[in-house]
Order: sequence, then C-alpha cells, then structure tokens
Amino acid sequence: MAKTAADYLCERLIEWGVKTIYGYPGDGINGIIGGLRRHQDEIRFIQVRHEEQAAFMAGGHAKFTGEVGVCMATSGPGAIHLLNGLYDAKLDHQPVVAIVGQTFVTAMGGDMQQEVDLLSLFKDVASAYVQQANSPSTIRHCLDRAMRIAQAEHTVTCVIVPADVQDMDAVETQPPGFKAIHSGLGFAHTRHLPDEQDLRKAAEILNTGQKVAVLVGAGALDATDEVIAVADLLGAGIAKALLGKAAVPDDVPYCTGSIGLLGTKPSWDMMQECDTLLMIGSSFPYSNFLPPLGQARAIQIDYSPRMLSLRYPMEVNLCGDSKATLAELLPLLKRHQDRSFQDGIVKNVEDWWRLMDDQAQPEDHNGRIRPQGIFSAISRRLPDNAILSSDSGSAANWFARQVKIRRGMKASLSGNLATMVPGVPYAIAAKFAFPDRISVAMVGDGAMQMGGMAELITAAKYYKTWKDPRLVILVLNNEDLNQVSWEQRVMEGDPRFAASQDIPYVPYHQFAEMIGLKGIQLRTSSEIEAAVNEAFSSDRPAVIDALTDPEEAPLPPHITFKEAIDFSKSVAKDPSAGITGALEALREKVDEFVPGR
Ligand SMILES: Cc1ncc(C[n+]2csc(CCOP(=O)(O)OP(=O)(O)O)c2C)c(N)n1
Ligand SMILES: [Mg+2]
Repeated sequence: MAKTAADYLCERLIEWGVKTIYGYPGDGINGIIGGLRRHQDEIRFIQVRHEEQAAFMAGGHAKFTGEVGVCMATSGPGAIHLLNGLYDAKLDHQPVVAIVGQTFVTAMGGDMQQEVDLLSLFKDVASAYVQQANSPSTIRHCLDRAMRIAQAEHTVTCVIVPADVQDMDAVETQPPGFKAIHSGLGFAHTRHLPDEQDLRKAAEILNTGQKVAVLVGAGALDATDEVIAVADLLGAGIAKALLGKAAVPDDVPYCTGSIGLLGTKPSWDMMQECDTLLMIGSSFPYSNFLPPLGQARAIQIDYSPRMLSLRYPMEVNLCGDSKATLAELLPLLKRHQDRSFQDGIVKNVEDWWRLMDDQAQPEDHNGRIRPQGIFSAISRRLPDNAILSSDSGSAANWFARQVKIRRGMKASLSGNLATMVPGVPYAIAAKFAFPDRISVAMVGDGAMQMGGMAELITAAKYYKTWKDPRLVILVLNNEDLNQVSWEQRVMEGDPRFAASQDIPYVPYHQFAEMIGLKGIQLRTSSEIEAAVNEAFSSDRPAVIDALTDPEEAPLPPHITFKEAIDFSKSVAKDPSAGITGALEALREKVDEFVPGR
C-alpha cells in the first residue's frame, strides 16, 4: 500500500516529537486512525471516553510537561465535544494542537452527515491558527505551523483534515514553483528579556520599597530559585495564584500560600500592608485581593505583552521570561537591612498553618467528615515528586489551603476557565507523561458525575501499562454542588435551593471496584489515615469515596461584613442548614478569618 497523506501526518507528528495522542475515533478520521495503527510503535493513541476529556488530557500533558499536547476527534460531534477542553487549555495558555476530521472535500457544502462548519466552530478557541488541509501537499505546512504557533504563543491551534484527503497518496513536499510552501520542523525557545533601563527602574523601585509583596503564577513555575532569591534579598513575602501553587514550596517560611477567594489570611494581610508589588507570571484576576489602589508601586514580569498592566496599574512592565528576567534583576537588587516586614509575615504564616492544622484535626460534623482532615492527610502522605490536580468545586479550596507543596511536586487545576471535570483527566495525563510518579486528583461528586466517573474507565483500561500503577482519586461525596451552594448563600444571601444543588448519592468506591480499580469508602474521620495509606499503597488506581460534610464552609479568608450579614440571613431562611449550628460555624469563621478580629 502506498503511503497515504494520513501516514505522512503521523510521521510528521513523530518528527515533531509527539509520542501520545488523546482521542476518540469516528469515520471522519478513519484514515488517520489507520496511519496511527501503522505507526503504533512510535506514537501512541490513547482512547478516552469523551472528546472533551481528550482535550483536557492534552492540556494536562502540556501543563505537566511543558510540551505540546495533542488531541484528536472526528468531524461533527467529536469536534464539538472537544471545545470546552480546548478552551481550558487556551485560557490557561497551554500549547495544544487539535487534529480534527471533516467530511470529504468533494461533499463539502452539501449538508453531508456530520458536516459542520469547523473553521467557524474553532475560529475563536484556535484563533491563533486553524486551517483545513484540502490536499495532501498542504499537510506538512499546516501541521508545522500548528505545532510551532501553539508553542510560540502558548495557545490552542487546530488542523482539520477532510476524510478523503487522509486516504490520498502522500505528497510530502510541494513541487518547487510559484507559491510553493516548503516549511520546516522545530521551534526555537528564545530567551525573552526586557530592556536594561526598565530592569534598572524596576530594581530602583524594589530597592526603595520597605514592604515588598511578591505574587507568582504559572509563569513562575520554572523560576523557583530566582523567586526565592529575590524575596530573600528584599525581605519580602511570596503569595501564589493557584496555577503557580507549585512555583514556591510551602516550607519557605515567608511563602504566604494561595491568594484570593480560595486563599489565605497571610496573603490577604500582606497585600493590604505592602508598599511595593512584584507580580511574576500571573494573570490572577481578582484585583480586590491586590493592594488597594494607590497604596503600592508595582512591577510586573510577563512573557506576554498582552498580559502586562492588566490587573493593576504597573509602574514598570518587564516583558520577558520570568526565570531569565529575574536572573538579570537579581544583581541589581540590594539586600534589605530592615527585615521587620518579612519577620511579621513569617509569624503570620506560622499562625496560619497552626490554624490549618487545627482545622485538619480528624473530626466529624453532622455525622459526616470535615474535608480538611482528608486533604491534610493526603498532603502528608505525598511523595516529593507527586503530581496533583484539583477540580473546580469546594475541593479547590481545601487543595489551595491544606495541601503543602514541596520541591519537585507539580500541581494544577482549571485556573482561568474554572471548568468542572478536568481533575480526573489531568491526573490520567500525568500518569501517561510520568508513569513512575504518583498522581492524585481531588474532585467533587458533581464533577465525578459530569465526566470523572466515565474517565475512571480509561484509568482501568490503561493502568497496567504504567510503571507505577498508583493514581489516587479523592471524591468529596457531599451530595451537593457545594461550592456553588456556598456562593449562593454568601454572595447572594440566598438559601440553598435543593432543586439545583442536590447531587444524587452514588457509591463511587463500588463503581471503582466494579470496573477493576480499588475502591475505599471513608465514612468517619477516624478512618482517614488508614484509607489514605491504603490508597497510596494500592497495586492499582484507587478511589477514596469520602462522605464529607456539605455544611463545612469554604469561606474566603477575609469575608466582608456584608457577606457575613447576607450569609447569616440566608442560613436563618434555610432550614436545611441547621440554623444554630451554621450560625455558630459562621461566628467561628468570622473570628478566624476576618483580619483584625
Ligand atoms: C462545566 C461547569 N459547570 C458549572 C460550573 C459551576 N460550578 C463551579 S463549582 C460547582 C460545584 C461543583 O460541585 P462538585 O463537583 O460536587 O464539588 P463540591 O463543590 O460539591 O465539592 C459548579 C456547579 C462550572 N465551574 N463548570
Ligand atoms: Mg459535591
């Protein structure tokens, strides 16, 4: 059989270094699937349960490896299913290439079955590059550009290949001539650095500041040493946006942990008190958690000029890679002699961790487990090279506050799209990328029912191919869409609405066992240590089905007085909340979290 255009597509992907494609078949990509079968020794097709999950896995692969993630779907329904996962990657600036089938070129425009306007469908999510390869000779440059642009612009790109083109004879290079395109392989990582005069200006501001707060995000993940060195010189504290959770280990005494609604009181206090802000590789969206306007002189470092001065009026915008830019900045900084600001932060951080440890005491409430104890137990049990993913939901709060990052760990979640479901697929992608490392997903029952359960089947299908089969999935079985139930109470002052918030009970541990995984139901706090140990020493992926208390409030660290009032009104109107207990819980929270109390 002659080499087909689809074979050539596979070979070109292999030449680009792609080893794994996450996807789901269909007749719009049968030609490519045939090519992947013929090249299966060099490139692996991972079959997921739903194309959205393939896109989450490609995004997770990109987040954890720094490489391009690749996903694939058939024309029409498969292509449409990809979208939410691709948006997750786009919004978190991850390089992902989607390869999508289409009806025959000859049938296009004829309302053929499964024909949708894919160029329009992907126009927004793959705005950086979406192209249809209408003949075999266009495959090379379309794929080359999709791969290169995804990396260069940290974004999602898409190549659409009509089914009849896939089966045509390969044309690897275009004949020389007018308008011939001869593209090449490879992407050169460049060191982006700001102008020297801007670096000097930034250094002068940082050297003058008395109370410097550093905020890091995903853009600082490879700059751990430099960030710590800067904070050390300046007597600063370091707060972390959630996508940057693994940028700085939590045993750095002046690391204040997460910031924002899911954040810590030391981060809040530091931002309220600082006179200088250094923001590194972050687009943390909530400006009310940054210093009050006019209080701080601010400097930002970001590789993308689009992201500069977006959240706070920056006095100096340093456009460059975090690691390289900080390395240039460091020699210009003077060691702050007055350490009182940092000393205060260190004390605040110690108090905070004591409070977190108190809250993590294994304790039942309303006959159900308080979630903090489980997250704390998992945190203690993690090996130094663990890879963590959290879903959107109340899990993100406890992940943000209770899980202590150590050097070598990786951690992520859907930061900017904040979509439900990626917890499980990210964790599975971590296992394919790093089969010898333990990966852990922390997920709500709503997210499990929305897609996480289905993807457990993918884990069951493949875990025997992983060198270390351990994948731990913690399910917060609270029978509630809890994060939103609390948002409705705290932000709207509304009582819980059972019709929209109740989630049916499912025994996730039994489902796990049914499909060949380990299932552990965690019913009381006294079983936490044993359950976590059992999951982490299992010979297969393990699901901890934890019956947690939906009344445990994942409140922000500084709930405002108005929110507290609205909240107490709502619990008073909400018989299901157990008025006295909830009001008591609120009083405790206010005392713990509101600054100055
Ligand atoms: C796709 C999607 N739909 C809806 C939401 C809004 N939302 C955010 S968190 C959440 C509740 C999640 O419930 P669950 O997974 O059970 O976690 P819990 O908060 O109960 O721990 C919802 C509905 C979302 N972020 N993404
Ligand atoms: Mg829930």
